[in-house]
Amino acid sequence: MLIFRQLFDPQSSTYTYLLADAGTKEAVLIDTVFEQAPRDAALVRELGLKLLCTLETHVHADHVTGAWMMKKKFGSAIAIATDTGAQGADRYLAHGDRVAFGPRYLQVRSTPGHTTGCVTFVLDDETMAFTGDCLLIRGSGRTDFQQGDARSMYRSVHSQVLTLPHACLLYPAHDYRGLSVTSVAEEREFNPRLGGEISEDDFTGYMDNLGLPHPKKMDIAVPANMRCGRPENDADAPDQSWAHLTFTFAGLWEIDPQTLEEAASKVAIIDVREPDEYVGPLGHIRGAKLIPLGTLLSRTAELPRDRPLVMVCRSGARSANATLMLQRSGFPNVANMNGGMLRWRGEGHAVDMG
Ligand SMILES: N[C@@H](CCC(=O)N[C@@H](CS)C(=O)NCC(=O)O)C(=O)O
Ligand SMILES: [Fe+2]
Repeated sequence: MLIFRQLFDPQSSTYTYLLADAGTKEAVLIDTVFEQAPRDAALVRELGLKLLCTLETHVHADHVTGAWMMKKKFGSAIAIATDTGAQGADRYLAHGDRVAFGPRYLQVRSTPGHTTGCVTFVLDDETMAFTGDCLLIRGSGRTDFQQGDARSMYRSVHSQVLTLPHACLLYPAHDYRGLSVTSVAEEREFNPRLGGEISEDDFTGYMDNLGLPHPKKMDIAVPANMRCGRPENDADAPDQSWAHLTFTFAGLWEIDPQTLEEAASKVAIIDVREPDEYVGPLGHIRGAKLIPLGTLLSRTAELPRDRPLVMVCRSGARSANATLMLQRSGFPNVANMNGGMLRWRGEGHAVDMG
């Protein structure tokens, strides 16, 4: 069975795709986003997958790839087309190559036009294809920078994408209107730039007059992606060195009770339960400051800024909410204690009563 997830980065409107074989648990990720690497890593871990490689459909101009971050985390290989000229990949792809995961594979098809190094990944049974910024839903990638070439894009789409079976689902690297998937049949009929009887000259006429501003992050993204997402200074990577933390797919950092016990002198523990629970039968962690969840946002001035914060409650649910609230309020070093006081007590850690 195939495991398939479509993930979205709202800042750049980028889709990342996870494909895995349920039997062997081998997985690949297509077009990861640097800022979403903790999210993607959490999903890979929570589904118990072995990430073999990250794949790029091209050198992106609007966001930095998460390929290097995932390699650091999982040792996954970085794969990108030779024609991109990118440095630092582990595998360079060419037209016709296969990228295997378990008994399944993706076939590489060269589809230049948006950039010279663009590829489309086609699933072995031709039920799905990942078109990058070549064919978008009822649109196409732009062709006005990064060696873009509208004639070349027209030929790529007509020879490599729209020749797939009509029912083949097409998944793009972006959508700016909230659409998620299309099919060969749909795009052949309804794509206003490339479908129906539209000729190569019609298409180039359309593309010459798009008039789009350049992507906001282009000057940062292109050089970073030419290094497969490795920061110039590795220290740019998020620092979670104060304790071993786990990032969850729900979007927050968590610490387990044993790790908190060891790090307790370096952090501020905030207990977000009600006052009667703090003095109740479960007790509280020594030194934990009581700030009930309902009052947290009005009392942020009482939170220390010089130390990481660890949020605690009975089961770990209210404190997860508190962690997300503080993350959104600009506290970078805040983690939730997984399992709350129930787990803390269950694992035999000491509490203060009364
Ligand atoms: N406003 C976006 C622009 C993104 C953009 O230009 N995306 C490229 C793909 S890298 C594209 O082909 N867009 C097609 C379109 O917007 O129709 C940003 O600043 O990032
Ligand atoms: Fe792009």
